Amino acid sequence: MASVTLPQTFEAPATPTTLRLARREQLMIGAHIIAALIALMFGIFMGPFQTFHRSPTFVQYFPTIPIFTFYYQAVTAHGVMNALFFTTFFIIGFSYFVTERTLQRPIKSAAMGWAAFVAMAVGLGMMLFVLLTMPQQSAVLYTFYPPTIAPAMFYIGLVLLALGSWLASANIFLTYRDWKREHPNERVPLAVFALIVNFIVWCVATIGVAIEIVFMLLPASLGILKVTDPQLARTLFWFFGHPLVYFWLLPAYVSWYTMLPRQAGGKLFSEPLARVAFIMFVVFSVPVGVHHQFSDPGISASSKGVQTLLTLIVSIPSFMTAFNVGAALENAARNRGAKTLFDWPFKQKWNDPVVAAQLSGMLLFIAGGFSGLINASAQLNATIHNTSWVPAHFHQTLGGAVTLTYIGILYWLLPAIRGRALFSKKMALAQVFTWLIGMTLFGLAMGEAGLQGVPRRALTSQSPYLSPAGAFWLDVTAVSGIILLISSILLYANIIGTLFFSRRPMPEGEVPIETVSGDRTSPLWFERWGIWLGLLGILLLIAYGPVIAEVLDFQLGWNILRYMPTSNAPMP
Ligand code: HEM
Ligand SMILES: [Cu+2]
Repeated sequence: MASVTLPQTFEAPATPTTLRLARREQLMIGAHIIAALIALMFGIFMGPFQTFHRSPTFVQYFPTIPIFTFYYQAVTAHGVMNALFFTTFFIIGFSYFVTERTLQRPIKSAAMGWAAFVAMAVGLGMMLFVLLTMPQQSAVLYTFYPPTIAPAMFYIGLVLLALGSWLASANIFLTYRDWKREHPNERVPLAVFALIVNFIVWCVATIGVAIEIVFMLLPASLGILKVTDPQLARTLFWFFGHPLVYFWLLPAYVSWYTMLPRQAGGKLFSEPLARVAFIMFVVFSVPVGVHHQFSDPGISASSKGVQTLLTLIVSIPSFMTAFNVGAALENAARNRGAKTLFDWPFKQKWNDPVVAAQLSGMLLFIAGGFSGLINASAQLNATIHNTSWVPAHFHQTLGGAVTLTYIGILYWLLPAIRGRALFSKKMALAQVFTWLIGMTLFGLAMGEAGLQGVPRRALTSQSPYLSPAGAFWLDVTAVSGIILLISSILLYANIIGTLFFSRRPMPEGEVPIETVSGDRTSPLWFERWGIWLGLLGILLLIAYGPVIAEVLDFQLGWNILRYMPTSNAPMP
C-alpha cells in the first residue's frame, strides 16, 4: 500500500476531452439543466418579493404588493423550487456530464436515465400545479412537516422527485462499477470519486424523508391517518435535511477541486487530501441532523451535545477544502505573476464569469461557514434559533456558494448544450457581481435582523412588536432584494439569449476535467465503500439511536400518533 506524502509533486497526466457534446448528451444533460432552470425561475423571482414584503417601509409605500398575495405561498414556492427541484435536476444533469466525460463512457442506461427524468419532471409538474392552484393549502414551507398537511399531490410530487433521483444514483453507481471492473487497480478520477460520495450521502439521507412522507404525511393527507406525530416527523425530516445541504455542496466542490484549478490557471495542491475530505463527508454528514432541532422538546441535552460535536467535526473537511483549493488558487495567481503575500486573491481571472462566479461563491462561503459554526453549537444556537439569522446563513452557503458555483458551471455548460457561445460575457460578469454584492448585503441585513429577534418565516413588516432596529435591517434586506432582482433578471436574460438569440458558434474549449486520475498516492482501499458505510452505520447508531428512542418515548409508552394533523393543539 502506498503511503500518503503531501504535497504531491508529480504532474497530473491531463487528458482533457473537447467540450463539444454528442447529440445524446445534449438531450439528456440539456433536459435536466433546462428543467432545473424552469424550477429556479419559479423560485428565484419570489425571493426579492419576500424581502419587499418583509420590509416595513416598502409595505408602507406599496401596501398592496402585486403578484404575491400569500406570503407563505411565496416562501413555500421559493424554498421548494430552489432548494429541492432546481438543485436536484441540476446536480443530476451535471453529474451525468462529469461521469461520462471523466470515465469516457456513456452512463450505464439511457433508458433508466430517461425514466428518472420523466419521474422527476412529472413530480415538478405536480408540484407547480399544486402550488399555483391551491396556494393556501400547499403553503407548508419547504420543510413540510406536520401539523400542517398539504394536498396529497404535494407529497406525490416529492416522492416522484426522490424516486427519479434514486434511479439516477443507481445509474451513476452502475457506470462506476463497470469502469472499476475494467480498471481494477486504478484510482477513479477525483470528480467521480466525489460524485459517488455525494450519491451515497443522498441515498442514505432520503431514507428518512421517504419514511416520513410515505408512512406519515401522505396517509394523513389522504385521510387514512387521523393523527400524526410532529416530533417524529421533524426528526425524520432533519435526518434528510442536513445531509441535503452536502448533496448541494459537493457538486460545487467537484467544480472547485477538479475544474477550477485548471480554469484559474493553476493546479490542485493535493488530491489525496481531497479524497480524505470527501470520505469524511460520507461518514459525518448524515448523523448531525439534530442540530436543526436544538430547540425541540423531547430530545435530551446529551443527544444534542453529541450532535454538536459531530457537526463541528463535519466542518473539518470544509476547512480542508478551503486550504486545498485556496492553495490551488494561490498557485494559479503565482503563475500569473503574483509576488507578495496578499496579492494573489487579486491576481485571479476576475474578468472570466466562470471563475469569478466560483470565487464570489467562495467569498460568501467564508461568511456562511462562520455563521454556520454559530448555528452548530447548541448554546449559541439558542440566541438565533428560528430568527432571520438562519436564512441569512443558508443564503450565504446555498444561495451564495452553491448557487453561484452552479451559475459558473452554467456559463460554460449551457453554451455546450446549445452549441452556441454564451450570449453576453459582460452581462454574466454583471450578474455575478450584483449577486455577490446583493447576497453579502442580504446576509448582513438578515443576520442583524435575526440578532434583533426578527423571526424567520413570518410576515413581520406590520407587527407591533417589531423593534426599530429590526425594522431598519428588514428595510436594508429589501435593498439587497432590489440588487438581487437585477441580478436574477440578468441571469435569465443571458440564459434566454444563449438559448434563442446567440448566433456565434461555441468556442472550441476543453472540458476542464481530468479523465485519468492524477493521484498515485491515495490507497486503493479509499474506494472500498463498505468501510465508510460501516463507519457511518456505527455513528448513526450512536447519534440517532438514542434520539429515535427519545422521540418515540419508549419510557412513557409509545408516543407516536398523538396530534391531529389539522389542529396544532395536542389531543387529550
Ligand atoms: C434572488 C435571490 C434571493 C432572495 C432575494 C431570497 C430571499 C429569501 C427570503 C427573504 C427568505 C426568507 C423568508 C422568510 O423566512 O420569511 C428566503 C427563504 C429561502 N430561500 Fe431564498 N432568496 C434568494 C435566492 C435563493 C436561492 C438561489 C435559493 C436556493 C437555491 C434560496 C433558498 C431559500 C430557502 C430554502 C428558503 C427557506 C424557505 C422556507 O423557510 O421554507 N433562495 N429567501
Ligand atoms: Cu444542518
